[in-house]
Amino acid sequence: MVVASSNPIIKLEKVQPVELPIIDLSRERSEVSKQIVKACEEYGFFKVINHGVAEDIITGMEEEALNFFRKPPPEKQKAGPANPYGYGCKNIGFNGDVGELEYLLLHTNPVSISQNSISISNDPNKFRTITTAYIESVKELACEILELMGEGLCVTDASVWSRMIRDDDSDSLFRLNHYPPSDLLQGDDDLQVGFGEHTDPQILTMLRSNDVGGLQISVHDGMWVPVPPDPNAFCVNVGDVLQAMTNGRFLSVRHRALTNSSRPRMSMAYFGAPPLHARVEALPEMLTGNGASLYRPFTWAEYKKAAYTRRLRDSRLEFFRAC
Ligand code: GA4
Repeated sequence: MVVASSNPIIKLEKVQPVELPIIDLSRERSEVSKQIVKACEEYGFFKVINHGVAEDIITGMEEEALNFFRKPPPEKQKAGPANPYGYGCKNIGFNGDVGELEYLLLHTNPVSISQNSISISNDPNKFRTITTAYIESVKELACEILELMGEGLCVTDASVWSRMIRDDDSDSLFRLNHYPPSDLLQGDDDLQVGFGEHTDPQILTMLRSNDVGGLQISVHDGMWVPVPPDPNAFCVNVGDVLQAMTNGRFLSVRHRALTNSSRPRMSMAYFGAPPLHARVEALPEMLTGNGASLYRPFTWAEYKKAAYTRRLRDSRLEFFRAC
């Protein structure tokens, strides 16, 4: 029986895919930092290659994720609900958002990972070891990129953002998303929204996907543009906190993920966040001539609470605009 879905089928529009700026981290440092700043100002998204995250760590993490998603539904439910962390299917957040996906949402705190591992894997120690190694490695990459941003922007304290996500109390998250092909779709041109449009609330997101497309970003004129998959690269995007701390110079861009009719998409996202008590405000160097800040200062706890009381597609940062 085919159950009617409230999630409409979208016909693939013939738009030219966007080739995101490619940042080669093996190039000269000051050159790389300038390229990153330009990408964050123009797209809010870029790809990094020669990123230094070991291939066996990436494939190991992917295998663990697939082992979990292959389990029968009642087994997976034992790791849920994702309230706040664990397995989720279709429901996103707490305010009625739904999508065509299943996922594991984890806090990156080692104690939290250990606890979740027990219900996720038949070999919890293996899951914990691989997940911790992946997170550590991707966190280091995120820190390197954040320091390059600081240098490129010529801010006095170029480690301001890397310190936040290196902090033991950092509220960073890790998400494994699985978008199974949808039976309701008839051909390659039929797509459904897997994860609805949103901006990421944190500082920086590091996304790795298999070779199945689905990611789209909303470019300046509001048009949705597909980003071709690239398993050799990490796709990096600016979050709301970075937009606020650069006083709007870096863009936290809307994006979404679509589900197709034939091939499962899997993505792994690390969301680098400050500690809950951290104060988020524009850096002095980012203020305009008259010293004005676009957003009022807030703590990450305050912002997170506001995010979870609203819908996925809401423009969260708008509620923090300075009068
Ligand atoms: C979007 C980015 C991350 O996936 C996430 C999401 C979170 C969730 O799925 O629980 C949120 C969403 C995300 C933004 C607004 C709130 C919170 C669902 C939702 C409706 C884990 C995150 O940090 O914010």
